[in-house]
Amino acid sequence: MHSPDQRSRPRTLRHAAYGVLATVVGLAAAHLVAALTVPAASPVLAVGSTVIDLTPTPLKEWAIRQFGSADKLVLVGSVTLVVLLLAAVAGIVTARWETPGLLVLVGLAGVAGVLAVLRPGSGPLDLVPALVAAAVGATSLWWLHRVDDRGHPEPSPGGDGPTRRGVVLASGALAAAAVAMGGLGRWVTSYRLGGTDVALPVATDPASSFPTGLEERYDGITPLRTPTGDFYRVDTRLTLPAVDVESWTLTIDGDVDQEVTLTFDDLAAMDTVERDITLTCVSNEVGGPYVGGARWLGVPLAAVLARAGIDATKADQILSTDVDGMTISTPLDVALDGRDAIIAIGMNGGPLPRTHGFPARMVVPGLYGFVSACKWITRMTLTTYDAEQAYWTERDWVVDAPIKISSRIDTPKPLSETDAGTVVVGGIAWAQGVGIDKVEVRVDGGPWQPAKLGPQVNDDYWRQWYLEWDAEPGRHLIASRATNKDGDVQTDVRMRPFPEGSSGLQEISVLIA
Ligand SMILES: Nc1nc2c(c(=O)[nH]1)N[C@H]1C(S)=C(S)[C@@H](COP(=O)(O)O)O[C@H]1N2
Ligand SMILES: [Mo]
Repeated sequence: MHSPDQRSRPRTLRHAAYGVLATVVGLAAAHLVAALTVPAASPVLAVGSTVIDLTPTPLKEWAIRQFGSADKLVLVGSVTLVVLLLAAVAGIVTARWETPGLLVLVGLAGVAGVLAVLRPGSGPLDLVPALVAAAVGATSLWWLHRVDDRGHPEPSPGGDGPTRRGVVLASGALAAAAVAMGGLGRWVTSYRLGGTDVALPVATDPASSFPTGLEERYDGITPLRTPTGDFYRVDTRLTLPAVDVESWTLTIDGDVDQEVTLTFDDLAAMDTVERDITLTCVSNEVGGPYVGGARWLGVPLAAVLARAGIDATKADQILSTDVDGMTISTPLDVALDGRDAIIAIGMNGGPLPRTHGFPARMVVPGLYGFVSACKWITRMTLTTYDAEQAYWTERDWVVDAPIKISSRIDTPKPLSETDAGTVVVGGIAWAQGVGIDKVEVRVDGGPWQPAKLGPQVNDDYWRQWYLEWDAEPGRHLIASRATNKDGDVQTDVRMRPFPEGSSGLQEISVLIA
């Protein structure tokens, strides 16, 4: 004999499962519809992106520190978890009060719909996936409960449990539909993304030949050029934008003589330069991974702006907008002070990958990426900081953010164990715009010893370095510091990335056996 408690537990679980299954079916249908219309309006993505934008800066920094590049996975996972918990509640409620239960699901979808429509650059079409989620989800839940009711019209005390057949068939059919729609959605998305294999021009002004890096001689030192696939990626996006290069354009407007719109072919037909430039993210902690060196192909920013004729007496910022309305600001005077600021269309000999801004992005040596490196760029508006504010400006990051001098120890690894004898301590250092003059290493708080520098690429590029250290057994602390060609030394004053970039020295602990 079951006590009522024991019997109601599996029932509750079953109804919770109905809620979850119905929601998954609804989300899969919505995802498919979104893939066909507006991919970013897929409910989980719409909610996830809004969470990203609303997350306070300290929490965002914490997430980047904790999860690194997996931060987005963790975010989408958390959003999904919360949604499924609420879906389970909807399932349980529906068993008792049908209409209110179904309304919980509709409400969930409604929230996603509202958030999708509120996203920058969205239109009424963005509401469609959420409507589909609501309709399919609620219908599925209603149906599952109908089938379930038929299986066991009355709770039968001591009975042998419900006739499961109908329920199993219905659940199976819905699960199969969810998998099919989800799979189809993925296929449609990858089909719509198409290729990035554009024809690139040969640079009018090519970069000089690239030297062989220290990594060939010393294991563990970061390669002098970062392979495209290993280049760090930082942006606010959950999915990559599907940009069709045929219809893509770049508009220059605002305080200009005349608004100009360029196609990809227009850009590629201009004089192009090839430059080796090291990008750095302001979120990079001292010793962190968000820095990379690549060879960029592009059109000088000044030449692109000259097409429109800029009024520098009025404007003080370039407000760049990407394909979805995300904005990045760049100080106009810095961008035009003669440094190699470019609108890049190529990276390491190929087109820009989607992850790095296909088909075009801005690259400005010496400025952190968040105030310069707008990916998937579609518009540059000449304006003032008073008149308009970019995404991170609204979040209290500084507007003029030069990259700070820094150095990183790549080898040995922190907390690693190495045999006594000659140990190569090595890494990279950067001081974009000025160049690295020297790197020094300190062991156990002793005197600073000069490291040997790797080949010079140019002053906008990082420099590899190494020191052959005569290591004796025991635990040791190793620190590094860089000095630029103006004689400025990397400071030991610790600062967090917010609001203008981290500073301080990296000091690691290693064991010599
Ligand atoms: N459209 C767009 N461009 C963007 C960002 C973004 O979120 N959206 N992130 C910026 C930041 S913070 C950095 S550090 C660089 C990183 O470029 P990468 O991902 O190619 O390394 O891109 C910048 N450009
Ligand atoms: Mo960044």
